[in-house]
Amino acid sequence: MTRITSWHGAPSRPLYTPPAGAIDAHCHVFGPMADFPFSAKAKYLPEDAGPDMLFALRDHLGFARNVIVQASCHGTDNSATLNAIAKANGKARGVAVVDPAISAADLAALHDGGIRGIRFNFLKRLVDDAPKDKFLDVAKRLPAGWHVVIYFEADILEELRPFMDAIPVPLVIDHMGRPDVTQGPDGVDMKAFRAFLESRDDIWFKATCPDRLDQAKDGIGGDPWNAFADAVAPLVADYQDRVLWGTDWPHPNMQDDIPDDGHLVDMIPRIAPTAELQRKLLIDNPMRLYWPEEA
Ligand code: 0GY
Repeated sequence: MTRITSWHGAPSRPLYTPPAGAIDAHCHVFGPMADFPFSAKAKYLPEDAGPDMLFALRDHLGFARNVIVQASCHGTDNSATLNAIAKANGKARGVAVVDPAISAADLAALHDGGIRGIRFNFLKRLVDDAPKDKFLDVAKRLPAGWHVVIYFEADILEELRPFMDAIPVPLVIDHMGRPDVTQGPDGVDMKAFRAFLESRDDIWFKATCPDRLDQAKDGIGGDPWNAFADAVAPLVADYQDRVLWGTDWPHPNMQDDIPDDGHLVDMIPRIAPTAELQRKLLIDNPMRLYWPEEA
């Protein structure tokens, strides 16, 4: 496999200034490979995008903290994520991917390393299997205060409902379960996602990834991601206490239309137009999930 660079080499400085203390609540690190080799089962092989690069981007974009989500290319070995958290001097926490048979002692060690949740990935292009029964088993014995992050695409939302309904801790849905934002705010996918959010008051979501959900095609879509802004702003307004935001840097797997991270930050006022919404999205909500002792 050829190693790929999936991030912008010189992102612009955003026009929008995040409030002091803002959190990028969805990002990743890759390697560095010499210290933290990629999984033998990785579906893509990235160039190194380690903690120093992540923290430089954080500062460049005007953010204060990161939530680092274990990327599929590192499998269930969370050392690269833990290394980045350790280097952040308290300014990062994380989400792990674990072998569902993980011991209580190993879960406790992850907690000590700054992990506050685990991720279940249902994207077939990223993982070979996603055993719901085993996932449910581990979800039932997580350390206190943890949550489960779930990554799926809109077409399997209904199929996953019984599984997700049985998870006894808060759920955080990556990229809103990848709706087709070109259907608009009242499209079939957004309606189904709203019905899911209505089913429990502890389902959170990330209003992230315009670059993945609103791609340029036939002269429509792409940066400045107007369909994303139109479809997502009402969702943020209606569920303002359970929404998170993140860059998704280093944008795993993106090869065409790699987003300018400065432009991604400039989407924030378009989906959260008031200072109050921005404070909830960027500070209050992620602090409650990842730094509850300070929130
Ligand atoms: C994302 C999205 C993707 C990849 C991963 O763990 C991963 O490799 O999450 C994707 O390819 O859609 O949120 O980072």
